[in-house]
Amino acid sequence: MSTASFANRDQIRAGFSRAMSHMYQQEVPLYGTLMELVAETNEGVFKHSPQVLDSLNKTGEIERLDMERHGAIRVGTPLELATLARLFAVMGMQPVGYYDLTPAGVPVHSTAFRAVHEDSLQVSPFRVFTSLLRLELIDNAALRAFAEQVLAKRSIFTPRVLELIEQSERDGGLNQADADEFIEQALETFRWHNTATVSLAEYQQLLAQHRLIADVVAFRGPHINHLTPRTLDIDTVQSNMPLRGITPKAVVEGPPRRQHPILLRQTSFKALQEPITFVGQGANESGSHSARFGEIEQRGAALTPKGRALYDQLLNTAREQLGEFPNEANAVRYAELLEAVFKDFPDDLQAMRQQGLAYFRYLPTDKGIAARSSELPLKDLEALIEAGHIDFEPLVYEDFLPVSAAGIFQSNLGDDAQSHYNASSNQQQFQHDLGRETINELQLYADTQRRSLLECSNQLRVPPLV
Ligand code: OOG
Ligand code: NI
Repeated sequence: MSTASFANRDQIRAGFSRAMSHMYQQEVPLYGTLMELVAETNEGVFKHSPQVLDSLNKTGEIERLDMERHGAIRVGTPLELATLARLFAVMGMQPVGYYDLTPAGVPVHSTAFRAVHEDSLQVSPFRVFTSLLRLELIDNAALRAFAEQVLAKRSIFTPRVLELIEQSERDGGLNQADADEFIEQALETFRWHNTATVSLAEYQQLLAQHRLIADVVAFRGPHINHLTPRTLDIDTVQSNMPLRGITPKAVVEGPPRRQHPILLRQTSFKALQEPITFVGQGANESGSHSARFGEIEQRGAALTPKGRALYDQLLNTAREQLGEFPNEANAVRYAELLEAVFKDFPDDLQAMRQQGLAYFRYLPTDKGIAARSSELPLKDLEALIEAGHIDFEPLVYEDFLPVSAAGIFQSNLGDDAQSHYNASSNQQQFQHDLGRETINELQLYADTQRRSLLECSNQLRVPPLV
């Protein structure tokens, strides 16, 4: 079979992301409401901040905004994780980053499957935050053995999707008909099931150990637990949520509001309580489970290691000054502390660039292209920027933040779920279970920035700028 007849992996991902969003809107109507609110708020931003629209137009991001979303799942075994990596690879998604959530009392470690090249991200930036349960952290040996045995019995993939994954690996891709079938079959893994694989008593035991353990072990598959649209103004969406009957969590995770957003700000609404039929349940017994929620995110500039170190330091300072976990009662004070502490992070693109705090995409301007190499002394990037021949826009942060992710987990697990684990971070074990290494996200941003500089030097016919 020739490559020409293979469906494009980015298009498969875009199709899968659409199918997933469609399924989740039917399963959780509040997600649809949230999407409407986000779309309206984004329209408002375009009206009132033409410079935001201008910047999105310049980078082309405007085209991906409406389809942009991430989701999250949790799996129970190394085989499930490794097979997911193969499934996501069919759609051009690679495991990027390693997140250890145990310091925050959540017994998982995670990665994010996503596209890695800017051209692919432009077609579909769909990401899936994927967590693997660390069963070794269950201290009750009998319960751990029970959990292992329940997980060993399930298969979270349809037989047909496994065949299609193998076929894609063997042939180097899928034709369009097979790609369509792949999307349909892959979706089954992420579907909600209102029947559990354990009895109510067993479920309650797992729940008592940790809510998250019950969520992973008691069901047939890793139901998608949220899908998150991207907003351009998270504070407005947060304050308008109650008007649509949605109760948001108390604090927005991540950095404070800024003129030039950095990294990622997130907020969510509480998980729904949903009816479940447990094994052996009598006709008049009823059970329920809460796992699925809604979330929104606002994405800003990807930071360099130096910028990220400054972010981590400022976030820690604000949290130390708060002296406790951010919650409803201290939300206002926390916002004020963040605001004050983050004054030390320049809110000016030129300063962020010159101080090496963020990654940028460099773009030749019309003026620069018209001048081409006629102004030979201008060989240096700063001079070309100064002369208006090169423009720059920050690269969007495509990843996640462990402290924020822990806050999202916690708000949905309830405050009673705070456990303490002495476990150390174990990226090596995670990569072993995954069957491959996770990609360093910082390298990806550096590569994209470098490619944009090369493109500038080609277009302006000047020697390489990097
Ligand atoms: C994942 C929580 C993390 C995010 O956006 O940081 C997350 C989960 O609850 O499974 O989705
Ligand atoms: Ni999320």
